[in-house]
Amino acid sequence: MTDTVTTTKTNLNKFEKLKAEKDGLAVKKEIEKFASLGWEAMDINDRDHRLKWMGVFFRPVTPGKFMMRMRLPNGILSSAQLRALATILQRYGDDGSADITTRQNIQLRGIRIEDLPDIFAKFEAVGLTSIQSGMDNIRNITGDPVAGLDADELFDTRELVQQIQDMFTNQGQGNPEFSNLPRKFNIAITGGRDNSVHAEINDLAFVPALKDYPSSILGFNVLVGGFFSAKRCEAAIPLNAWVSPEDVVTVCRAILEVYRDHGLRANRLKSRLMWLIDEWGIEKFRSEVEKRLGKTLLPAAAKDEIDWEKRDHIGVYKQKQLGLNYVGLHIPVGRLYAKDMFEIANMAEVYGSSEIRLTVEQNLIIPNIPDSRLATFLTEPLLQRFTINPDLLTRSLVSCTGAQFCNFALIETKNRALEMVQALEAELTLTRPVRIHWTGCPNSCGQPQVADIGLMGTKTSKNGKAVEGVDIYMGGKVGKDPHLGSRLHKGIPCEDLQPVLRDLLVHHFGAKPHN
Ligand code: SRM
Ligand code: SF4
Repeated sequence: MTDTVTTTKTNLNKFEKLKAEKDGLAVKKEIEKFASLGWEAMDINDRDHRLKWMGVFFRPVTPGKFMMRMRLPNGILSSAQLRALATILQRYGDDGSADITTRQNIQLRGIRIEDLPDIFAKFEAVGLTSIQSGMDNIRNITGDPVAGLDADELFDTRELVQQIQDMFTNQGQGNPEFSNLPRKFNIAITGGRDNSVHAEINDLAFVPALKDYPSSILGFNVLVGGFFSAKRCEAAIPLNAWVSPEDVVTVCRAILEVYRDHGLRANRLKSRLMWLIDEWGIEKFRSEVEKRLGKTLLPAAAKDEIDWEKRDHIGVYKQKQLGLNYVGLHIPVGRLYAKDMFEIANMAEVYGSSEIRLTVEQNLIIPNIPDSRLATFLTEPLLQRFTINPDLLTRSLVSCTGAQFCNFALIETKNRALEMVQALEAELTLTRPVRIHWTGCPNSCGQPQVADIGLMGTKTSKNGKAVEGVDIYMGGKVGKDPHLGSRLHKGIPCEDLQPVLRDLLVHHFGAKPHN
């Protein structure tokens, strides 16, 4: 690291001190010890913070029952991997569940510390890793969910996403070069024409773009600095750089190095990449990246190639491979149980190619189903619950974890979100999907700013009593020409929300009341 980090050490925040005392990745060697000590006897900083470098999250809401966050590059996993995750959850009975996350990923719940050695052995056996998935690390890298299947795709993102993950995790073993960033860091690569991964809300995003000179070559325009936080939300801005696919990993590394060595570390509320870009200006940031690269960056292509509205991939779709189909199943608010995961793994094997894919809308795709097997696949009983044809509000519903497991939450989200759309669907006729996103607090894990209607948990009051409420966001636009929504209403008590949403749906989204 350069001097910048050293010279600012005097005014380091609590987490910087914690990392300086002992790198988060150091706990990798101590898993056996923690397992025999138990969660109550462990060092509290190892338990509550450093274990997150292994993807293990202490949950103050359910002490002793940890959450584990995986890494699933491009949101792809095999049936053997899904089955391994189900086997891990199975032993926890009612405490065990999984969530598909807003970063095409899976989180496991109910995990006991004494089982960690066995769990990591199970991961290793099927090629899974949860390394560096929390705290000041790079999050799961998102890529096009139908990469390699979509006849209209511009670029198959799978290999690049894997290469980037391998670079900063040392092939999933842990990489101390990138285990002490100033803050979390999000990366996305979009390959389809519809920006299926919300490129604009990532710290670093690669968006397909054609460079005309000397001949027409497909590469990527680079966006930087997108992020949501309780304090500030920003869409990513152009770096004014076009990179060829061969250069994506090195450019990514250079940007990570600049952020690691120069990112602001004094105030955690001002540590995401955009704050450094603000301080330096984009020109200086770009030239520091060039210094790390040891060459100049080409200017951005005049336009990117995102020209479609965003797809949700739910339903049956023809693949570019003749005679094959992918089927997107709707998973209500992303929640799965061991039994479901076993069944999905079996279905992917029996009907598909043993592959399963996840979307940032917390849904699931089974690809490579031959035409000849499709009709039988569609009669599988699991498709009654995980349907290919959900009602139009349910279809686009996204929700963060909320109060059931998250101690930042100001409100319960997932169950409430489902009940609310079902109640609204019972009183309205919709003509098109409306994307409703719930998030339990201003951290915005449920991305309310990209939604048609975004609901952010807050505390409010009604008749002099403190009650759970939401701030309402509107105007989020995804896909081509995306932009973030903004707050329209503040502090609506959850118990009064249904008529407010009904009016918004009627007046802004063409919904018709049943009577
Ligand atoms: Fe998040 C912290 C859950 C996507 C912004 N997020 C948390 C923690 C770890 C807080 C905690 O320790 O309890 C939550 C874990 C709760 C739990 O038990 O599940 C949590 N975030 C999630 C997930 C699971 C929401 C979901 O239900 O899908 C998502 C996991 C993604 C993954 O697989 O890695 C998740 N979080 C996001 C996103 C969306 C995205 O990446 O597109 C954001 C906004 C985008 C961004 O980060 O720029 C997001 N999470 C945050 C923040 C605010 C970051 C900041 O700079 O201030 C926090 C708080 C923090 O980091 O201090 C946070
Ligand atoms: Fe927890 Fe808040 Fe993130 Fe929801 S938005 S998962 S409540 S931190």
